[in-house]
Amino acid sequence: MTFLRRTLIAAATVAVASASFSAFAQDIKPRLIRFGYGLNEQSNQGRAAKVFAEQVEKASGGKMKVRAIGAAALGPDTQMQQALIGGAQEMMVGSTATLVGITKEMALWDTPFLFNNVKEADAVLDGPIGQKVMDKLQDKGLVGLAYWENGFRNLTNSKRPVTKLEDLNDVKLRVMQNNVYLDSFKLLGANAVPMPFSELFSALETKTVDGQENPYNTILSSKFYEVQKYLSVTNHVYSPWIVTVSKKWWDGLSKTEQKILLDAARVSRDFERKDTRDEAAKALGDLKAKGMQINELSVAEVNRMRDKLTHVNAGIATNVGMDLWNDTQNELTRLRAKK
Ligand code: TK8
Repeated sequence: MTFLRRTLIAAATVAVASASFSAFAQDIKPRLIRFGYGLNEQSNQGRAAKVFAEQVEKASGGKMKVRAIGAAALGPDTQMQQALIGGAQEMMVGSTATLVGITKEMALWDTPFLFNNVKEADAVLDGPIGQKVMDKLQDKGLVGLAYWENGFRNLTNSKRPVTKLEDLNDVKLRVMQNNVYLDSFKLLGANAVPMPFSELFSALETKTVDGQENPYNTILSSKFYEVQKYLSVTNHVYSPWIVTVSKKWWDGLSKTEQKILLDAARVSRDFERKDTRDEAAKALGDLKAKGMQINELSVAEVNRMRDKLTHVNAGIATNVGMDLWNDTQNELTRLRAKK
């Protein structure tokens, strides 16, 4: 390596490491960033979006302004994704599940019962496998920055407690717009209906659908307890959110600006995971106090569910690619052997 090249690399490293606006002010332009999300401002998603906005403003010396826009005011996940790809919107956070139509590898995270706990989820999502899946977005006009936690999903409905698979038979259940979810709940016997999240509350209220599945946090923040009587603890899948950027817009940013966004996505991720977990830990009590009737499934019933759902695995493996599927299984085996 030549001296000049080494010096250039060293200089670049310093520039990136100290993304301070005073020394590198010329690298940061005034920017307005519309950061869309689907839940309301009082949700874990809304609180973390605020942290993201504050971080970006602070690190850019107030030059980069983030307007966090919640409650799907910029449209549901799928619409915002298209706006990012086209360059009409800069950033968003939403479910990885709604990205599967764009990047098929994202279906990996829809695998039922993939992770046993959040430690496994963090290790895989923040490790090389999570990065590999995230990088696939770039071919499609999106840049992924960080995975946030949506969480383990649980069933609610207005008909009856689900204590066994058969209880789902006549339940019209809203699922995310994604074939793995659709197939999974059909396999379990429910009448699965894909629908954007933004339409869900009123669909539950008018009984267009009887039930839905989401983490405790969302059941609370979206006030589903007002229109759903029964919550059945299934933890059937761990669902990540992902912070994404329009690649069209990203490619026009300086390295310093990109670094500010990446750092802020990670800082807000760490805040968000802790906040979400703290909230989830007391959510069952809160939901009970709001009048929900909560039941756990017996181990035998969860196992029946697990067995049925393994039938979607082969399809997911084919879609995401056998290498990625096997790498993930091996990584999980390694993580489980470690402790
Ligand atoms: C929010 C959604 C939501 C997801 C769903 O836009 O659709 O049920 O869990 O978090 O992405």
